[in-house]
Amino acid sequence: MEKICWVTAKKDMLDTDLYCITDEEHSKGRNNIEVVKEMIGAGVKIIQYREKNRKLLHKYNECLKIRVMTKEAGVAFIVNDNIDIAMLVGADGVHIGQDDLPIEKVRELVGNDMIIGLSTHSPRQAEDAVRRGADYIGVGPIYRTYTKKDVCDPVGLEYLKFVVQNISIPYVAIGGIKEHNLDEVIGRGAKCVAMVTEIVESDNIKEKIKTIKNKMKRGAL
Ligand code: 3NM
Repeated sequence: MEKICWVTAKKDMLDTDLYCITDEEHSKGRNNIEVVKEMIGAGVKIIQYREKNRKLLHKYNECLKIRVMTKEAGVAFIVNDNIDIAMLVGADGVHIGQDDLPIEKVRELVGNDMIIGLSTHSPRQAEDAVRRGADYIGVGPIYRTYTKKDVCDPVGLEYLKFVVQNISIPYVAIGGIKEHNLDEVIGRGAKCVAMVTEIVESDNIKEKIKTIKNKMKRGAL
């Protein structure tokens, strides 16, 4: 019985259209807290804290605040890379990459209640992620992106198509996705897209999110 509860809770959290990710470097002088506030205000249901340029203590303190904000708003909160911070602040999940700790070991640390997301860049990695117990996968980069420094060349819409047709767990299309190419991504079957710069670089974050969410809704009809 208990098992059904956490599986359902995780599934609900991942059933969303827009997955927003922070990045202070591209946030036009706004800090991550201000950006997250805008994201929540615009109705985003899942937010990932991703911050590559700050010290651990700074990240921990920001995540503590974001945990309170997201909990109050009923928004799922995922921490990128830092499993320690995710556990300490009681985040809903952690997102890791192919070169991070093995997913089985991360599961041992965080337990079954926490969501584990894994970045994948090929059909083999996607199948491997499912087999090894990921709760969702990132699928990308769909287009070229300069936001993630060490990412591979774009895998394009072909890889997304493979995932749509073959993968049973939730997936999030990511990498270079913007308002102008969103239709193409939705057209290939993506139900959830992750965006970094398209949102955080925007002068009016709330308006941008509303536009994107409306497009997603129309695309899903
Ligand atoms: N992960 P933007 S691409 C964080 O392919 C991240 O796994 C990727 O940023 C992957 O929306 C990426 O600004 C950066 O292109 C996405």
